[in-house]
Amino acid sequence: MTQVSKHAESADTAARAERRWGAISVAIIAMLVVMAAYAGIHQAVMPQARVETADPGTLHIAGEFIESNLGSAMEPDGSVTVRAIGQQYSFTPQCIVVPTDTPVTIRATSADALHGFLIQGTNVNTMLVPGYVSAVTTRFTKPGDHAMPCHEFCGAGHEGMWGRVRVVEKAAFLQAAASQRRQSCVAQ
Ligand SMILES: [Cu+2]
Repeated sequence: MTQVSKHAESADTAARAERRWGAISVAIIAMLVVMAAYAGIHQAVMPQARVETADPGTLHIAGEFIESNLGSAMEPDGSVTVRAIGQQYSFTPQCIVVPTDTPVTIRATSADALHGFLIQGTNVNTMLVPGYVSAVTTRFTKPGDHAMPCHEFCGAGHEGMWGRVRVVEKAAFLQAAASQRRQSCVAQ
């Protein structure tokens, strides 16, 4: 083989490899476009099955999030529902009390801007979006206090927006629940 034909052959091999990789790249891009289009259209035509709304303008006047309904409540099935709101720049209740070894559903919303809702040391981490109810179900195993900071920047006072979650023994919670319909640990 002459030097020239050898050179032509390797150029040919390189060109074939380039074309192959070109084709693969185009295929990947086409697949991503199809996936994005499918996800977008699917989401538009089939919205989430459960979207709960709450009018931020009337939270304090009527409905689930009026002040007397906030806090932790026993449900007939033995679970606990916590209702809370976030507003610039605090949570209500400021201290949430929950029992150990019980399914706890937190239902919360925002009265104004977008806030974050995170319970440190647990996997509870959601956003409070004005107009919508965020619901998270969890279970606490050990008594103790957890910090509950707002972790979505919500304005000038954002860094001062903290709450607490106090996990108490189930027996103590049940005892207190017997005399109070809604519990919190504010001012304790
Ligand atoms: Cu906030």
